[in-house]
Amino acid sequence: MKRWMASWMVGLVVGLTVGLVSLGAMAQSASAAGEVTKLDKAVGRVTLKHGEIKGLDMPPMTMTYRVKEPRLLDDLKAGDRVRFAVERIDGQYVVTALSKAP
Ligand SMILES: [Cu+2]
Repeated sequence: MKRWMASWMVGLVVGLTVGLVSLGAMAQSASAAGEVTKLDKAVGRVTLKHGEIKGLDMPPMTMTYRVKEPRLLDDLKAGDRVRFAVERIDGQYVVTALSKAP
């Protein structure tokens, strides 16, 4: 590989990393407990009845979230109690982690 190309690629990787890290810092995230009321595995959405989420200034409510990866919904069914992590990305709430409460 030519030298200029190698340094160009290093620059690209560093730039992307810095970009992602600052994006992450901008996103608000929090975790909470809730109960699954509805699942839509095909489109990757889940409706959760959750308690107050202090990190997001959210009162208790039932709402539908987009999930980051549809496989998070694989083992779940309506009525399951769960712990979940949610992030606000570009003004949209996205569930980034979800697991059955013990
Ligand atoms: Cu909510």
